[in-house]
Amino acid sequence: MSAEFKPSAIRGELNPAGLHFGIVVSQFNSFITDRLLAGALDALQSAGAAQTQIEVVRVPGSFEIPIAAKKLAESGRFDSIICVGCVLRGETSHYDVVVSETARGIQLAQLDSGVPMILCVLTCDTLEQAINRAGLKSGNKGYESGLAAIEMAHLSRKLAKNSPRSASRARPSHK
Ligand code: INI
Repeated sequence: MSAEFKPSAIRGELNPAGLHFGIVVSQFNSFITDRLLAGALDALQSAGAAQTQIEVVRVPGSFEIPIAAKKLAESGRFDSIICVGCVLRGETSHYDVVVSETARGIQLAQLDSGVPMILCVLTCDTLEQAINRAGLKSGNKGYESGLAAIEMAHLSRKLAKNSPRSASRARPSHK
């Protein structure tokens, strides 16, 4: 490949101007999810977002995140949605059901709605692992999710503008 071979690349910017963010937070394991939420808000605020650009919705557990996220997306008010939860492995297979259905539901919700959803659902064997990912040894996954939400909201707008379908809709008809 020659050095001049550089196809254009599209990527989102970390600029929240004009964008709106939904955050769905599970109250189960709120000791962890509150810290993840704080991390996400920190990232959004540090990047320049105002309170008025953010709405937080609380649901009982991670299993309820997808339906709330989908309804937020369908409202048309949000450019991206952060899904915050924490599932800790217990003695039964309930963990596996909650983990897989939560992730599947969030994926379906974003693909159905076209609104990017950020998966900030920790799935850990122990509380210690979760604490480490909610602001201690391994950083705060909420913060990373806040940045991803800005980037994906931006990228999504750019891709919509670049799509041939939106271009043909914008073109005047020559009938
Ligand atoms: N929900 C969680 O978010 N984390 C968990 O660890 C968890 N456990 O362990 O059971 C959990 N269960 C509740 C579930 O998300 C639903 O709220 C509940 O089943 C009602 O639909």
